[in-house]
Amino acid sequence: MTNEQYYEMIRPYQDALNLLMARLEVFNHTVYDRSQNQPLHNIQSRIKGKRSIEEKLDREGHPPSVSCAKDYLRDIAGIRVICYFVSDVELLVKNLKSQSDLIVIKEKDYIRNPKPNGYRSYHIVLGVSVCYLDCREYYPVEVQIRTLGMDFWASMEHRICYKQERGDKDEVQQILIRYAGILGEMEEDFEKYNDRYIEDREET
Ligand code: 0O2
Repeated sequence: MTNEQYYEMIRPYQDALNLLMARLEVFNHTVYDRSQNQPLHNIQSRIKGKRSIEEKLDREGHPPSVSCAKDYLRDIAGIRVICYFVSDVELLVKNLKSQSDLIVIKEKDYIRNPKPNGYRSYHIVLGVSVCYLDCREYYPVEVQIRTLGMDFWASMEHRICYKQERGDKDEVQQILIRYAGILGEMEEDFEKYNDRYIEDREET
């Protein structure tokens, strides 16, 4: 894949990403009434780099061509949404799935079903419709939705363990599983206190 081919290929993915980012911003400032805080802590986005695309295709046994990238990769455009609470994640997922012009291509709920290593996150690949002068096409955008605690854990795990060979891997994995549990408990408590505060405020 030449640089020119790469930049040509990613253009509609960038358009799809921008459209979805705008939806998420709207969701963030309209979902709760003004007296409540916004549900999303932050939103990050990226277009997969040329080398990263080629390496992933190679790992999966495909030639590093534009057509293989389009056919086999669903994460060329990626968004990561960091929420405060699990209920915010659920609300956002429900909202995205209810939008009639978005197609759910693939969905993995690692919050209800955490990975054995402790990883928790909600992954959804959405087909976003991009309209041009003479055509309209759907492009996949991978959205990872997680809480602050899940993001902290996943970022650390990615840094010290994910896809790494290391002599003390068993020890590190045990520690990661333990901290995933602790973070989950912390989040449940924080959410409980937040709900209690909102209920008290609504009663007064
Ligand atoms: P990287 O280094 O982040 O780019 P896919 O690869 O998406 O086509 P699959 O199997 O459906 O295939 O992927 P899944 O399980 O939905 O995971 C996709 C992405 O989620 C990964 O991308 C990671 O970013 C993240 N992820 C999944 N499992 C873990 C985990 O155990 N720990 C951490 N820290 N992140 C995880 P990549 O391309 O594998 O990696």
